[in-house]
Amino acid sequence: MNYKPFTDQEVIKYVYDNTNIFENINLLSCEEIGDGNLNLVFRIRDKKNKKSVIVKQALDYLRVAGDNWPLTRQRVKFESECLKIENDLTNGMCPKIYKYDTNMCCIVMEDLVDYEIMRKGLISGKKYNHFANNLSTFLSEVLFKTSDIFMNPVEKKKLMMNFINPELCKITEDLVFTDPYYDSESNNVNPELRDYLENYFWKNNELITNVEIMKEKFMTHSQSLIHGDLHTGSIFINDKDLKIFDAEFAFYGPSSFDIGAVIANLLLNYISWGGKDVSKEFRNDFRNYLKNSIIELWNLFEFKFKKLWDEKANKYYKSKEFRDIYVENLFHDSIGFSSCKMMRRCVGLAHVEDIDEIRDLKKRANVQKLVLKIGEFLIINRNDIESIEKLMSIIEELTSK
Ligand code: SR1
Ligand code: MG
Repeated sequence: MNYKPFTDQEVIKYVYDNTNIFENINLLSCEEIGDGNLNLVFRIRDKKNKKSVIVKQALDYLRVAGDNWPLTRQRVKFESECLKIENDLTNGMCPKIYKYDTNMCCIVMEDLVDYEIMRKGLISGKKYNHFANNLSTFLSEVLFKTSDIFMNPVEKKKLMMNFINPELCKITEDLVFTDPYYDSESNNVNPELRDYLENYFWKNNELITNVEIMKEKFMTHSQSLIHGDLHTGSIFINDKDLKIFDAEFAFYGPSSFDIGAVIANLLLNYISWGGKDVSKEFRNDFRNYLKNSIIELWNLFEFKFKKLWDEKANKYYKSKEFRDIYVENLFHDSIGFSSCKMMRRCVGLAHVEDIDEIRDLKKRANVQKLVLKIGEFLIINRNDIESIEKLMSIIEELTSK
């Protein structure tokens, strides 16, 4: 079969013919469950025994922007290879890949039926107490074990060659680091925010200079194999554990980009409660949970990463002083990337539901303005924030005004 986007019937037949997962094609049903940004995502289910799989197929354009934004469909290769590596390094913290097809540009993978998307859970006020422990394991294992500190330098460069992902990186360079900082056609601007953008935000040279510093780091610092889009919509979670998915943006980039992305999305949720109709007690309690999760996430990450370094660094890296400088740089850069990832979600093309579910545009603009002010403060002052506790006390202070 030559590549074409699957219909429901075609994807059922494809899975039946190309895997050994299902026994009777007549019992299979299919629904398309993609979030609409980039790909087709199908759930194929056996009605009788409830067995199911996910098929993710790349389209050759950016779905959210329509067919006038062409995009390589080979991106599923990056996703499937990255998930396999991350699974190996973390003892199964990603969905299992059953099949990857270069011709149909699709991946058949495990359906995580007992999990929910973390963003949805957080929006409904759900707490996950294991989150910081599990995610810090994922981040420290993957970011350390794909870096030059652990890998043989020749092997690392060979692996890097498999993860040159120019088109997906270009999306991030545009949508995270460039377009939100001028009146770009691609932006998705709340009319109630426009005045602030035109008269302040887009004219703020100090802010834009700092964003460009982070953009250049994103484009040049080939530190580790990073997920590249690690927001709370890329995390499946339940009360016991979590799984990371949606790794099509994977490439060799700055480790702090993944750490910053997670923190950004927790902070967006934190700030969003200011625009919602909930009691003060609930808001304070949930923000407290998020604050503690962010503090614990960084502290556990730092502890585990340094432990890996002490036990497993290769012969080329022996200095304890350099270890501490490396981790300190990760911390400050994580704050820098975090602020870029927060600001893009209020001005750029792709927003987050945490904030956009605030229907009243004036209320939403107030929340967005606060995100932009916090983002501006953090990116400008990132190198002077000495600890994660200090970061969270700044956030508490800026959101309590
Ligand atoms: C048009 S794609 C928009 C965004 O969705 C993905 O999750 C990435 O964050 C990308 O920037
Ligand atoms: Mg995605």
